[in-house]
Amino acid sequence: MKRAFLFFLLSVLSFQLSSQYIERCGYEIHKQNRINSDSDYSTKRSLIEQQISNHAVNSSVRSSEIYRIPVVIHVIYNNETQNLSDDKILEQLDVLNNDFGRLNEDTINTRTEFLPVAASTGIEFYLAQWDPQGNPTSGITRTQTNQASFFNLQFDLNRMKSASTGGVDAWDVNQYLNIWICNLAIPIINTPFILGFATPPEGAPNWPSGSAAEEANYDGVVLHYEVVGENPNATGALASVNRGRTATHEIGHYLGLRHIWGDAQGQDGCEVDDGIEDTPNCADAQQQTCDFNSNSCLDSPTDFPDQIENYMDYSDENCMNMFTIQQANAMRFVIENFRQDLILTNREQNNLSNSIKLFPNPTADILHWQVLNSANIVINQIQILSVDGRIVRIISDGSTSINLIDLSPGIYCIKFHAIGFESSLRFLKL
Ligand SMILES: [Ca+2]
Ligand SMILES: [Ca+2]
Ligand SMILES: [Zn+2]
Repeated sequence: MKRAFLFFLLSVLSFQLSSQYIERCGYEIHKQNRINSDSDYSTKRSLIEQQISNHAVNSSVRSSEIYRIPVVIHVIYNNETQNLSDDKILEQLDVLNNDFGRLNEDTINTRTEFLPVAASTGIEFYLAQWDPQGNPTSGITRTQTNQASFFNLQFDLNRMKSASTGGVDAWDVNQYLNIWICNLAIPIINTPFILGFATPPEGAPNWPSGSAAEEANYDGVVLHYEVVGENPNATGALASVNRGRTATHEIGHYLGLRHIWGDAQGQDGCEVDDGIEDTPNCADAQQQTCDFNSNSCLDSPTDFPDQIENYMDYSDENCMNMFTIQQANAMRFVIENFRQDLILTNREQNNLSNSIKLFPNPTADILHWQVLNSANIVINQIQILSVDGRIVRIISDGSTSINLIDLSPGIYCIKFHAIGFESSLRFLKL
């Protein structure tokens, strides 16, 4: 088994040495480790993929709530070039929010046949404003390391995640998306051995057991420093990965998505899919190209070309521009079921409750509300719920005076929704 893995590594390395090939994502290395140690790997995958696929299909009506994920960026540098600027990191956050929100300028390049399934995910990312101790933070940590590169022949993918091995310890992985940025270059040839990698959530139904982080504190995303943000001047192998979309792809994995070709290995690629209905089946990864003629599997009843626009392929980043509706549903399913603390323990959301004033309270008829000290908040929907959780009123017209004359006396919950957050208050109707 060890020999098979060694052969795999050598083939990856020789491929890198012999061409412009670049290993896009550490998934292959991780998966090969799994296959070597678990003979049931393929069977397990096909059984559990069904569950998430069922969920994605059945979730056509999904909550419209925006899920905002607090991010901490750990910049680990050995020299100043690797010590990326705050601006570079903000640029990466913009790329993520554009791609996940389908606000990217290149949506115009999505082919007509895929427009009906191209989706905003309703997921946003922001730099954490509070550290785990509750102190204000920029959401960026900077650590100088004595490690020239975190590439190593043992392919230990976690050394940047621990202070004891030249990296930096995670912030509470349940409350923050940790992104470590460091050098992953192979010495001498000076090409990254992978551009990035991510850990899927523990227990996600479409991943085999053992796919998640080996230790809880290793959960998160790692990026090679040269693929962070927009890099229009990148050359050689990095020219096809110059749009900051390694992060988009890896966070897709972190939120449970598989590669659109389903990671077939030693099988007919068309017999293995990603568990997502609206990504057409395809046999293998694109190789950093933009081949719009690629059509590797016959679909029925309608045959589609390979969806090379999808962020979960290995296409040239310049022709990636979409997630699908069911990928969005699958990621939201993962947030709701496996990573719920990312959104539930959001301190900024809790603080917002103090930003809205209700008056008079109690009231017999008119209830007024007012946003206090946060001029940028635009409330786009208000819901009034009974104490047993039934929605009794929805107000979407921005009115700041609500007539409650027809409500039965009692205690009610009033929820204010704005882009990126919601806040709940209570009032008493007399
Ligand atoms: Ca599919
Ligand atoms: Ca096809
Ligand atoms: Zn990947």
